[in-house]
Amino acid sequence: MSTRTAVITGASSGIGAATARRLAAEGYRVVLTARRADLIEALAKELPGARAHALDVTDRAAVEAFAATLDRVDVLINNAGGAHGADPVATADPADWRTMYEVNVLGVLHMTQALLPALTASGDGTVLILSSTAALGTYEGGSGYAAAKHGAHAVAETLRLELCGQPVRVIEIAPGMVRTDEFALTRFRGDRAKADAVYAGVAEPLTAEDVADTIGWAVTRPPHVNVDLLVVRPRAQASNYKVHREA
Ligand code: 8X3
Repeated sequence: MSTRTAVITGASSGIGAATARRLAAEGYRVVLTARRADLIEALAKELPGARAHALDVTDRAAVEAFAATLDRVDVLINNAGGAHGADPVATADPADWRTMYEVNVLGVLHMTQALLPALTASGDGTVLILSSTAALGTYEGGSGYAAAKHGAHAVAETLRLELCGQPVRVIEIAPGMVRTDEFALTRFRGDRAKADAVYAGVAEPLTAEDVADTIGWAVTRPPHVNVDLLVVRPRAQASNYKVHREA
């Protein structure tokens, strides 16, 4: 029998890269995908049996071509995503909203559709969708990201209903505040001061490794155990609004 295979999107950095490391440590053959080939190729060299495939999840034809290269898929980690802008509804840029919908929702759709036959054929498949606490609630300036992540949440809930009775489970992990190298920097278009302010005074935001640990736990439960939805936040964050900051 060949080794169980996990495909990870957005594996070039942050939660995706940490998840690749974690699942490789759990014995999975990991297939790393992201737009930035150099980063996933470097990471693949560190992980036994890993391979890298440059991929933009919003490019449906590229996703289908990628799927055709896989002989086995047991786990799909839909991690690619992100926030662009933090503007109020009144002034938000529709281009940001389109970008966020494309990657956070349609990217998940493309990957899931393309890999579902192989996941089903595995006899014990897992589709994991990395959403966000913004998938379940919103906050000022969060509308475009929240709309996209609410969309990802709807995909997870609907897919779980539609696959009931088939050997594929659907897991949604919804992290709150996670400090990664790129999330806030991307959201604020490279403005380091604004990105740092997100985490100012917060003793211990979650790390990419904390979330990868949660993903690794959920994915390695016995096949009949479906972790439907798991919300994970730092202790200092009690809700999207309530964050303890030390002076
Ligand atoms: C990240 C959580 O609070 O930035 O998905 O929306 S938040």
